[in-house]
Amino acid sequence: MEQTYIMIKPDGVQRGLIGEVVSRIENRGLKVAAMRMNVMSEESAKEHYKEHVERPFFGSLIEYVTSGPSVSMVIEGKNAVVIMRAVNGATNPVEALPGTIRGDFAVETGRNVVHASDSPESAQREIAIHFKESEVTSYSKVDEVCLYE
Ligand code: IDP
Ligand code: MG
Repeated sequence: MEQTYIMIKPDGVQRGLIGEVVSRIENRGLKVAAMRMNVMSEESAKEHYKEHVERPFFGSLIEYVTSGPSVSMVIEGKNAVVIMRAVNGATNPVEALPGTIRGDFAVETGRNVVHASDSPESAQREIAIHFKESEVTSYSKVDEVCLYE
């Protein structure tokens, strides 16, 4: 099973969207393997977004994701990476389709509610930043016999 790293960013937490986001993930048929709320450290945030270090928005991005509590999750399932990128919608909410999290709950790129890893390799890198191995559970769920052929 594939894993992906999901974050409900501080704006999502402040706007009371934790339940909504987790519901969408569970309803889709993906499994929560790890979940934690904390204020992300600046060090973790900079490591997480290091590909964007040269971009003009890097400073404000780090400030934003460390500005308050966020929810970190490891989400598991077949094709979890691609599915979660689709569940979240386009980076810029203006382009995000209705029915996606960003298309339903966001208006601006700098406040786009959620993060999802963009490849299985990024997912493993990001999971290692935010979770210890012992914090990621491994279990089978009863609905898997219905979800997978
Ligand atoms: P992603 O979150 O869909 O993977 P990325 O291009 O990797 O999008 O950008 C990471 C995050 O950086 C975005 O989700 C958004 O919060 C922020 N970001 C990206 N581009 C801009 C911008 O032009 N202005 C402000 N923030 C941005
Ligand atoms: Mg990205």
